Amino acid sequence: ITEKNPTVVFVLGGPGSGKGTQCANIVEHFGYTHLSAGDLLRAEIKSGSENGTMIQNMIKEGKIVPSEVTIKLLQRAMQESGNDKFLIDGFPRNEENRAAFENVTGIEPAFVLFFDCPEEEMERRLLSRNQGREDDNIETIRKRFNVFLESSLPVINYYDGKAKVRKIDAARPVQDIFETVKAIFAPKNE
Ligand code: UP5
Ligand code: MG
Repeated sequence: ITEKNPTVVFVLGGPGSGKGTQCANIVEHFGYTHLSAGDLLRAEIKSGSENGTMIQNMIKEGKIVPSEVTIKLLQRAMQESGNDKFLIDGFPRNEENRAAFENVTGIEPAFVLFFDCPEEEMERRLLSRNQGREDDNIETIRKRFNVFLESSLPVINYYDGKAKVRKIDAARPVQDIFETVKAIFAPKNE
């Protein structure tokens, strides 16, 4: 039996830092499958699943959905993709997410992209997104910022301790950021 050993890159950064936008570009150029944990959870709400109401309430409050729910959705999406290279966007969001994913899947990320952006800029972006997301109101945005600082930054620091974090200045135009991102993914000359 051969163990499949997929390549996983975690794509992290505060709410509105541009994770989804940059992932779309990476997919086009480097053949990864983009899995946004938030998108998977929102799809689960729409599907009318038994967890839907619980997920919807947590997202409205900017809270982190229990790991087992999110990990199941990620695992299913990985299996269904047929690919072996994944951008996991917006997960893990806390230490428990991180440890549970590692324990359940046995996967460690190749590296972690960290889109670093000031709150004022992220707030501007979220308030002008206008895609009908129930969490894009100033009250929920403030809660999302707090959860990011308290729970998600420690995960980034954990991976930084393992020299896995590629920190990117995300307060620039989309194309400039992508130039930096490309240099990280491009095969290096030996
Ligand atoms: N934009 C993007 N880049 C720009 C740039 N360089 N300059 C100017 N504008 C830029 O971008 C946001 C907006 O900014 C867009 O309008 C874009 O055009 C513009 P986007 O690429 O969407 O940023 P992103 O970082 O993906 O923002 P998002 O709001 O998706 O981040 P969140 O982390 O808040 O949302 P996510 O969907 O990951 O999670 C939502 C909620 O789900 C969480 O709060 C939580 O409740 C729940 N959740 C879990 O519980 N567990 C999980 O594992 C994941 C989510
Ligand atoms: Mg997103």
